[in-house]
Amino acid sequence: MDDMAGGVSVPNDLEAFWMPFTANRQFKKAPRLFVSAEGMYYTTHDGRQVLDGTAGLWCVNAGHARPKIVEAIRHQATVLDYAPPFQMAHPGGFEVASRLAGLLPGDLDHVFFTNSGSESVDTALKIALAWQRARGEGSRTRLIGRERGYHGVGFGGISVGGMVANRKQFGTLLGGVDHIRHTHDLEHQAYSRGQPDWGAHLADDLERLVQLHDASTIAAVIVEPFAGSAGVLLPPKGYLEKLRAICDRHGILLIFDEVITGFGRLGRFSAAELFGIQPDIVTLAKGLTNGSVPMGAVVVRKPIYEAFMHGPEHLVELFHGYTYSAHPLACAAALAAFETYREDGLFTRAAELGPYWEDAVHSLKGEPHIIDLRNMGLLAGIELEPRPGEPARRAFDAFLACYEAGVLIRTTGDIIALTPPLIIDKPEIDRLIDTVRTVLRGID
Ligand code: PXG
Repeated sequence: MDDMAGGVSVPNDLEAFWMPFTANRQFKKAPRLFVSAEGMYYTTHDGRQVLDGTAGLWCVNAGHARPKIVEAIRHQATVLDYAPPFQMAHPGGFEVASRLAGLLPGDLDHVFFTNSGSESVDTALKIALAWQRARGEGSRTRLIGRERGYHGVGFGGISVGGMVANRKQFGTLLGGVDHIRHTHDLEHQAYSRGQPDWGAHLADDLERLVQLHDASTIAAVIVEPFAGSAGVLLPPKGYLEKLRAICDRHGILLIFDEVITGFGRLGRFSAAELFGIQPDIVTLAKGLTNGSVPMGAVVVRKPIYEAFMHGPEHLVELFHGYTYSAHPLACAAALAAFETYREDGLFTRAAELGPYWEDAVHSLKGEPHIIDLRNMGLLAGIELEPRPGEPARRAFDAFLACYEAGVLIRTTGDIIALTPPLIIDKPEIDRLIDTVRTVLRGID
């Protein structure tokens, strides 16, 4: 790989980089490198155009290299490259926080900045524990997650998360964590369009844990409004409402991990808004800067913030933060991303394109290997029957074949997830779906 391809030099040694969530040996034998991107397309190191069916990793919601975002980052780097976020600040952080407070429902109006979804999750869990203590409920130390949940890769996130592969290599994780059962059930839900009708009662599993542990030991429950990384598992109708009611009944905080569901994926700014449910804490990242600069945020309801604002005013109220919280470049990128989203109407575009997308996705019914299709907003899960004795192999083969055919998809286990930038048009939807169709017909 020491040649020049398309005028772009490529690295000649792939060994040193231990790649994240990647089959390193397979990759390094047949590398797939992107060297540039614009709009809906990546360009590969060998000069091919690849249609982005995954918005990068669920983050580039407005498409790649949007001029306002590019210019804002460039400009910010020349004006203020860095400012310490502890006991100092710069204007950008306050502006982004105010915008987020305005975009999220109800009194979700105080924002703590991080640099990723994983950090947002760990921050949210820490705030939940500290808040219970601040209000005199210090016995509430237990955190509840959900099977098949994904909340990033920090120790907090993998502890409340419920994806076996992400947990099993890492010892005993956080103590005092339990999980409600997941909501996926093909027998009752296969080929649902939008939210499945069946499964609201699965929220009652939280009541079971309350009976087991007692509410006085439980600080918070964290769920993704729909489970993304586990393969697009959509919430049954009425399920999230039930979770909210059970949390209210027992003084348990409800945390929505909106790292994927935020920023228009479902046709509204947030899942909280779409479903009309008021979580106590929301975690964000990814689309916050359109994926351009790492940034995450945790947004809490006003009473949570206020519970910390006691005691001598010169003392730090929450002993938590990151060197790069509210980084100037990230703030500039976020403000420009908000503007781009607004100009293009992208928070509602998934709702407008939704019916076309839904029909396109479900047109795959009956194609080889498919055992379920599910969709909402601009996302889809295509579940394949695993090859006997070779879990995840069939979907991985589909991923490689799609890439060869010029389309980027994402797979988890034997599930394909499609989550294109929200600027996708109808011919591109057709191309994405038709490529998957052709590929599935061509693999074992
Ligand atoms: N919460 C949720 C709901 C996520 O989806 C994170 C937290 C962690 O974010 P960071 O920025 O720390 O990676 C995520 C991340 C996939 C995939 O293909 C999804 C994520 C990351 C990598 C791959 O499903 N989501």
